[in-house]
Amino acid sequence: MNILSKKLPFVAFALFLTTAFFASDALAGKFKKTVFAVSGNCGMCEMRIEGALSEVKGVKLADWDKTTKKITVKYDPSVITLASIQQKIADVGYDNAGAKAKDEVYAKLPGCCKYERAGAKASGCCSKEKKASCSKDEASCAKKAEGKACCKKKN
Ligand SMILES: [Cu+2]
Repeated sequence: MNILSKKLPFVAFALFLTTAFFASDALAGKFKKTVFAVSGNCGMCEMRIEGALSEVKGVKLADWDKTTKKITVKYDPSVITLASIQQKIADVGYDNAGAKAKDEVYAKLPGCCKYERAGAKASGCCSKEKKASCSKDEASCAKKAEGKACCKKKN
């Protein structure tokens, strides 16, 4: 009896460790980690992007990096799809690898958060009068329409 009571805490501890180990192992298998591109500029963008996923069922982690413009997401594929995660980010205004934000949502972003949109340049100065000679891409547009004030690259 004396021996058993001495050993019991160790047995219990070993059992706890084993359970914890298997539990975390099962958990790690359940969640999928993925990294994809999300446009954005600043810390406010980060809050909005990560915030879009903060209360979402099946999403364990969302971490956007404003330098790499990439988000790391850990999610449970049996609860939520990657496509719906990407749509949720687009819903708060941010274009990403899987979904594009609606123009009106993008337009409501604060000025500092209006990131460069791949498709948006066509609606800028280049599309008005220089449609034929300017491409959608601002850099090549400026090159082709050199001297035209409207198509000069912004700084
Ligand atoms: Cu921002």
